[in-house]
Amino acid sequence: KDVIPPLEQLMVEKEGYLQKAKIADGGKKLRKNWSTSWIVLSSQKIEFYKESKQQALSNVKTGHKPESVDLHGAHIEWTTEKSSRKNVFQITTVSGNEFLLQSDIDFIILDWFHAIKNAIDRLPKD
Ligand code: I3P
Repeated sequence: KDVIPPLEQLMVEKEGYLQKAKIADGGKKLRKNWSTSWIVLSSQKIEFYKESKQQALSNVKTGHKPESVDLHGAHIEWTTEKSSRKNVFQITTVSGNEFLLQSDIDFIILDWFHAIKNAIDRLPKD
């Protein structure tokens, strides 16, 4: 049987498009490859969809899953060293996955940074 999670875990806090590059998986460095991603933040996780929101919604039927990032114990920090682009921050998960997120538009990336930081700070660290 499916377990029904509490509502607060399902509630979307923020969603939108950002530039995303995954640069490590389980501590192993990956070749950087920027792409546009539809990003959905809820209280405990971020989901990255490769496709548009419309496409993501229609893929629900086909069982196509987004990449899901557990925010418990995650770190978020601005970085000027990991990219030549402006407005880049990095999320590092407990499992050693590293993601860069970027937008050319200052207020958009600032809003995202604070929303994700707040979500992380509200969670227990382990
Ligand atoms: C990378 C690509 C990335 C760039 C990265 C390059 O080349 O141009 O956009 O990162 O720079 O290596 P390739 O497509 O051949 O893998 P930024 O746009 O974030 O600077 P880097 O190696 O200095 O990280």
